[in-house]
Amino acid sequence: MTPSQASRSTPPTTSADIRQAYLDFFQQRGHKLRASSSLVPEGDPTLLFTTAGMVQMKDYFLGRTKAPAPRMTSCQKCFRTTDIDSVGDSKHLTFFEMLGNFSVGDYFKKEAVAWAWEFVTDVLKLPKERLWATVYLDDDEAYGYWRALGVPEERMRRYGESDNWWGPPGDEGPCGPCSEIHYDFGAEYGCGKPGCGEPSCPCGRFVELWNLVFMQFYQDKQKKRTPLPKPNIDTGAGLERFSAVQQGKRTVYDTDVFQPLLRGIARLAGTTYDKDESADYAMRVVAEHARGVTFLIADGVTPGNEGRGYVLRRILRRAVRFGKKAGLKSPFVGQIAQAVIERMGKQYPELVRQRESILRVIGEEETRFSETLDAGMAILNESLLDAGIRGDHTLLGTEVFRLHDTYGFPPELTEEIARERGFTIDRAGYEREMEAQRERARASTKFTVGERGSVDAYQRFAKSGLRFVGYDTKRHKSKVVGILAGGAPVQGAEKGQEVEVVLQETPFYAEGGGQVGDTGVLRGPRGVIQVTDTQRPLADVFIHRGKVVEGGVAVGDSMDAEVDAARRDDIASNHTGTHLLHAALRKVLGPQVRQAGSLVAPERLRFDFSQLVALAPEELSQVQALVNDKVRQDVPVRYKVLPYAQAVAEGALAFFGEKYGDEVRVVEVDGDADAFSRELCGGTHVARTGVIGLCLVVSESSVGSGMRRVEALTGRAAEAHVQSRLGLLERVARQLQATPDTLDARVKALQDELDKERKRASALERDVAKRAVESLLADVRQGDGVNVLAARVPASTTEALRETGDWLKAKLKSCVLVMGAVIEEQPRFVVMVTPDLVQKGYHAGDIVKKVAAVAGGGGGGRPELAQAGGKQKDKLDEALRLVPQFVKRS
Ligand code: ALA
Repeated sequence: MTPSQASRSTPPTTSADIRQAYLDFFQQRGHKLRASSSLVPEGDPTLLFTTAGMVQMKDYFLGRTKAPAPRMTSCQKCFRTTDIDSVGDSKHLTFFEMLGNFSVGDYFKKEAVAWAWEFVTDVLKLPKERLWATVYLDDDEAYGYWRALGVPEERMRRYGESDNWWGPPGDEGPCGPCSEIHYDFGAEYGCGKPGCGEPSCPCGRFVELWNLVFMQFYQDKQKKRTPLPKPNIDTGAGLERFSAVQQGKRTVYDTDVFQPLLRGIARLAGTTYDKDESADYAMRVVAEHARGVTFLIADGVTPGNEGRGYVLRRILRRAVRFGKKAGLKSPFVGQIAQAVIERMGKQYPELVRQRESILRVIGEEETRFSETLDAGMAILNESLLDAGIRGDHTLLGTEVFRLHDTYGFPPELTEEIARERGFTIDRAGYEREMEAQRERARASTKFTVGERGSVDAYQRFAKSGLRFVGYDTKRHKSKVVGILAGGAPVQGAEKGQEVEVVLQETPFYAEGGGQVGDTGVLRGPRGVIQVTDTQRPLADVFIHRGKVVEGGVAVGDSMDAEVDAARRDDIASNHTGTHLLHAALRKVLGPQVRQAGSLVAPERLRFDFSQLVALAPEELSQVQALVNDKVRQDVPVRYKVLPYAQAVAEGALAFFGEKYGDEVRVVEVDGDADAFSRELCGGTHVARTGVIGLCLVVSESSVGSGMRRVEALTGRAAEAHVQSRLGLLERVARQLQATPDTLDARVKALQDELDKERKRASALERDVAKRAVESLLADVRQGDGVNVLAARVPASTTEALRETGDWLKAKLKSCVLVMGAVIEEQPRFVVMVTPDLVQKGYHAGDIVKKVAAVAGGGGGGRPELAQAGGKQKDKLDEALRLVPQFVKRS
């Protein structure tokens, strides 16, 4: 009997069984099983997260890529941000699993409807009288299919766009009318208001179980719809909701998906779930967000201040705050994440693979935030009090900003807390503060203080149609349209003056996209300007910074602008090298690798990317080998200018949060549709990869949580590096009287020799020490009728002092030993008394106290062993001399 036949007789109830039954059911109907894709959509910057099973199918529906099979099924990890603030009530989720079946131009409405009905009634065995079906207004076809399966008219509804039209996800993409199956928990759970008798009532009596989308259109940013190449099917059913109805529960939090987590949280908080609604609410927030956080980090998201990183930070911090409300003590999120990994790691092995990183990232972020949470809450309470006294129930934007900037409170968190107390926040004021901060940051990184005022001065050039012509040339003649000196516009400048020159057209690349600005010379009829940097203070304004080194310059002059070509070539080599490295990292480590920042300079390149653990040496050499393969193949680097949507659809890597214009430049290395690397990039590149010569990765390190940095050299710099390393090798070899080839063996031989010598030296030292000890034996005196030995020992540590004592004790059998030494400039004493003398009443602790007192110190210890230190090292000998007086029975 197959598992699914088994499920025919007994309906699946656990979430794991339901998931399996669904995937089996559709595989038996010719669907190819697709693994869940990452929560971070691959090469799709139109979406922050994967929000539905269809996200990985988008290109198939659009006819851009051939689907691996016309029928597919999956259980997809999804994350939606819309309801974050509602999580905690009994319904909402950020992270959930979506079961889906897809047809790419294969079957359509009839089969989709029939199979959905068969699954819910025959496999899940849900009572038919609790099931409702809805269709889009005029979709008589779908309506007819439901009716033919026996759904009575009274449990069917036609709804408009807000209910029965799905998509596109994001600003644009595929969409279509849909048809849904709803489950009725029963009138006793309804609100009883007029209209409560049907699925559109939001009161919770009904739950939407399954959405069947008849994907037929592409909707662009302007909301214009065009038919897709073929009609498709995209369905989505929430696993958590299926679990609730199968387990006879009212909410997803009462199912096996959340109950074990909630019980664990309650145990940690020393309480039980289901006792007090406000504590339950807090525990649900913790459980839901901890689950979301675990999955996000496993897919390479790390806490940050924008985009995905910000969402992660926001829910993690929200979990910490609610955890505190529930009585949990930080750090606790990691423990819940552990439970999530235990429970879900089988289905999602990335959780197990990334366990260490998940726990580390959570630990760091939670610790940081929980340290400022209390202080921030105190400030917030005060501010709310002030707002109350002011009589306006709005928290000032400056305060929301301060809470964010100093105490790490995401504004949404502040807003939520304020709302709980009946206040709102001044969001616009907060945004203004944020913008001012960004402006300050920009000003301080891009401009020196004296030039800050000049941002306005640049504005005048913004509409002058300035143009960068440097992709094709490094030399170009153009007119000076403006000159700034000391940040202010001037008509001309003379030799010795620092200036900023604006040209109508320029071959100089202005710093951007990680690539540094060009340097070079501007030669005009009156003089020469040495350009040391090119910047872009505004989108289309290029500023040549430099000094007039000969004669002068005036507005209107025609200048021959010449970029330092060798430097630019080095930069181009590093820029293409960066793209190759990025592509190779993704190939070796996986597509979750995302660029987080880069620096492309003439001497080197630096590439930061999301990656939780350090690269193994083999991975690093694999990456480097892949890059150099492409270099040796001398493949072409081409660029084309495309509409943004098309570029992304063709798989160009773009970065969420970056601003791109409508038209973008796409740089491709090796090929077209199947290019080795394809990125949106405005930088300058080599024409063929062979120019790079060699790419050497010289370091790999961590830069903050979840981020790694690779530094590499290409071209001349790589050659110079190899040269200098080879030189070093030669020098070292010569010093060791070897050649580079025999250096290995030579170093090994020297090490062996050193080991041997070390052993010999230590044998000699022991020998000397033993002799010294033996000579000390001659100093044994009788005092108070017992053997007393007081001696200065040449020891440099207290351990050595004690060791000598042990030796002497072994020789003398019965004695009182007092040893002194100057250790780290201070007198130290160790006193030992053999057991027979301890029995007679001698006490090492008492003796050491008196001895040390002579040298200005104190100490104590057990009867058989005691140690002490003093302050005056010149009193050491005197103290030892007086020992016989101190040896008394106590
Ligand atoms: N894509 C559809 C949804 O998310 C199935 O509801």
